[in-house]
Amino acid sequence: MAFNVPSVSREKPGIGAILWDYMTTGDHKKIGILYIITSILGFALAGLLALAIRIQLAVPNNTFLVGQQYNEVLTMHGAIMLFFFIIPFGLVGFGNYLLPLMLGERDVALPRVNTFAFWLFAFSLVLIATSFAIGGPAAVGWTFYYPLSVQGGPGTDAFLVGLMLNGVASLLGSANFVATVLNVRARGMGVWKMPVFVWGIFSTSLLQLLTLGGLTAAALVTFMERKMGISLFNPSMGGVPVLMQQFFWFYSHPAVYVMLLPYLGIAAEIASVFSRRPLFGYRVMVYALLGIVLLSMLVWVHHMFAVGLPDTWQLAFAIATMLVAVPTGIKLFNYIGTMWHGRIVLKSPMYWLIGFIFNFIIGGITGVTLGLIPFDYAVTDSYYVVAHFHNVLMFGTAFLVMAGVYYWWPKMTGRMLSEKLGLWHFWLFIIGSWVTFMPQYILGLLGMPRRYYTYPDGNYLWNDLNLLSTIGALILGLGGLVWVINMLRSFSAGERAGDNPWGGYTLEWLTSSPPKDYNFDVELPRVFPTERPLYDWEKQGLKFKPIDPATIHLPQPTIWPFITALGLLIMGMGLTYSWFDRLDFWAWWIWIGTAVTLVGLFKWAGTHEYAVPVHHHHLTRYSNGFLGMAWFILSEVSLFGVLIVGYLYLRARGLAVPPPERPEIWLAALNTLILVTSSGVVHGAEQDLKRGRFSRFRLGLFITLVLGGIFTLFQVYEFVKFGAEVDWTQNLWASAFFTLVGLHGLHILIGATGIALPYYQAMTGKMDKHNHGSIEAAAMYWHLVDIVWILILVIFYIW
Ligand code: HAS
Ligand code: HAS
Ligand code: CU
Repeated sequence: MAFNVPSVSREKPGIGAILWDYMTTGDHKKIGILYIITSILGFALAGLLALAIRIQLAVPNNTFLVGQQYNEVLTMHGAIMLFFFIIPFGLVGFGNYLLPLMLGERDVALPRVNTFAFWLFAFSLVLIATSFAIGGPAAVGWTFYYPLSVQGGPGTDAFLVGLMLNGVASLLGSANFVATVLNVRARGMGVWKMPVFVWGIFSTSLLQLLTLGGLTAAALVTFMERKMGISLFNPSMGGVPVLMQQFFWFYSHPAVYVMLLPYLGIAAEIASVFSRRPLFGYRVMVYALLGIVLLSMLVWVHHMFAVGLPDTWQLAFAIATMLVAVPTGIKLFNYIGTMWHGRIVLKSPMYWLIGFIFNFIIGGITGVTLGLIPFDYAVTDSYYVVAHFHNVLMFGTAFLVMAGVYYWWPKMTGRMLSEKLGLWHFWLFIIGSWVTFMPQYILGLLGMPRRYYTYPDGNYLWNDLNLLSTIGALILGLGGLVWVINMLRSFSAGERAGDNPWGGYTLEWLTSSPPKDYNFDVELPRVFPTERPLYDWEKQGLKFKPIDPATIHLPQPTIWPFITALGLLIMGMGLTYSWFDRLDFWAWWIWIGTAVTLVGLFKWAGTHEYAVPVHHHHLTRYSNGFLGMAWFILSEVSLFGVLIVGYLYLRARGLAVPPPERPEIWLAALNTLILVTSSGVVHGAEQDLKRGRFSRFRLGLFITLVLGGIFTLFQVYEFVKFGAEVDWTQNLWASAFFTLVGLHGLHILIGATGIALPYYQAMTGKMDKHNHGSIEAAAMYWHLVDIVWILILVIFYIW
């Protein structure tokens, strides 16, 4: 069933129509705007929480916000700032809005996956927010360190489940971007002609796909201990609490570059346009981005120097930490190099860029000092660290958020922001940041620890510096207010922006402001001399050939991705506030949510993406669905990889010892046979489809589903039998077994649903020789599940 947007006539659409439009749209620009609005709200909310923190800390022995309440506010401040402001704003906010525009295309590779990912992202915030009403939010720090995180109330579950849903959304978004960059660029735009911003999004997406498994693993294992008592971290059954930190930081260090790289791309665009010259060292910039991706995966231990790991580990990671400064420094030198001989246009985006460079060098260098092990021992968990990360985040990266907002606002809204208010905003932010956070460096050196809700009177300078810091925060709040006013004012009083108010060089400036649904109404030339096509084409005196908009086809809107995400929210609420072994109010939500998700998925699969058959050009020989799934699978490999390495470590250290009664190898062998066969059958079915043998194709999928079902039944039998013999809450090996084999079981269910979708498409006549539905992606996922099983067979049943 296809839904249509209520037709928009000349009169203004009502609020209902607008909402419906945004719920059903696949338009990358609208999705980008949704992410940006959510991120602005996230910043405002988390910023107000920060003000509450600062008010509490303004004077010693204050009672404005104490104990548990303080911890809740601190956790939510940190988590929302990171996961709902700084990470999404650049990557999926600006990224979605701009990627297709900069690539000269009409949309991303997978528009409907994109819609789904946004709503899942938004709902993960809703889920976390419900905890404010039900039992209070998590109070365990954004790092949810073990064992603190197994003690808190249901708010911690909401946080963990929220993070996992947020993670899935983020991975789908990243896979979509990688597929977009590889497959959907204007003809003639080679990868070395892409704007640096696109490279920033590409490298960030890669980094997400490679490392996010660490966060998911940390959250999942903690959640399992909370709900079922099975754990890899619990020392009372031989587990290692520090393993949780290894998982967590394996993602969360790279995450700080996820927070940075898209913005470094923004900085490059602005540096070039506002210096009126090409970027200094374009290729070097790209290599530096990729270098940061690589190096950032090798430094996570610098967050845990103080836990007492072996010296060689610490040293190796300290050296890698120093090395990261090199590519990061290169980027900054490149911006400066770009400006050096340029004709600098000092408009608001440029202010923010210069402010960023100035501030970030300080924050980066204090980061390097933290990488020096003995120094870190002295100041870790003090306000020196708090000052460092606000230095790189609030008056580092967030300055580039603002640079991006001031730069692209005219494109997005058709109106200019006021320069005058913009400068007020800028100066309030830069002065506010310095007054807030510079005293915190000194406080840290004077020994003030982080994560305490108060401090005693009379310590040397503590009172004065804390008060100063609070005054700074209030200045920041004022700056925020000016920003909001500037934005609201622009809608009515803002000067109209032309198509290209800044004289930008990249393709987004070729469209109207705001761009039409279909982005471009001219045919793009096939030759891209440099990464500044508009400049080059203008010099060549090129005239563009208009396109008749009636010949352009866009994806149809559909509500089903939204419904599917809504189903996951409902299920997530159930999993948070209840569990499978209960029959209370919230337990129903698990099952209702599952049902809604499934209905949503099948309806979605049954809706054609385009109203008319459309021929897509893609640059590689793979379809968009295939590429998206291939990259998504990378993240699954990362998740299983992290958990398996954790298990191998526990096993090798002699902590996880198999019990005398082990799960039976003959059953596992039989199961392996079943799975491998099913993979072969799916592969055969794919070939049948290609040759147009539909009935054999359908039969193949049916057999696969039956084999998957038999496998699942055997697994359930084994779990019940083995669970009766060994108490998995007492035995570390059994815990690891249930975690990994259970997670694999979940993937079987997901994979089988994936196979059932093309089966449904085939049964309802949605597939033919040209339209292959989602079979390619589903088959690939099924093979992945298969390969993981073989690994599991080796490490649990054979070894
Ligand atoms: Fe960081 C903690 C080290 C960059 C964010 N960082 C954090 C936390 C966050 C964060 C959120 O090694 C705390 C999390 C928590 O709640 O516990 N950080 C670094 C280093 C860099 C760095 C080496 N951090 C960032 C960025 C972030 C971010 C970017 C977000 C956007 N950070 C640490 C360490 C800790 C840490 C320790 C743990 C502390 C603890 O005990 O908990 C680098 O990427 C910075 C590179 C950039 C520069 C500036 C430009 C480079 C130039 C080249 C010349 C400079 C040289 C250095 C050669 C360096 C101009 C000279 C060195 C001198 C000493 C003068
Ligand atoms: Fe922070 C700890 C203070 C900004 C991230 N911060 C953290 C942690 C993280 C973090 C990760 O002074 C660690 C959490 C943990 O330990 O688990 N932070 C501040 C202050 C600001 C601030 C004063 N933080 C950030 C940003 C982050 C970030 C940005 C990441 C991106 N933070 C602290 C302190 C601690 C701390 C203490 C340590 C506490 C402890 O005990 O260790 C400011 O820069 C915030 C300024 C922003 C605003 C909001 C302005 C916007 C406004 C809009 C108006 C809204 C309206 C409503 C009118 C003040 C005012 C609009 C409504 C509509 C419907 C349109
Ligand atoms: Cu780090």
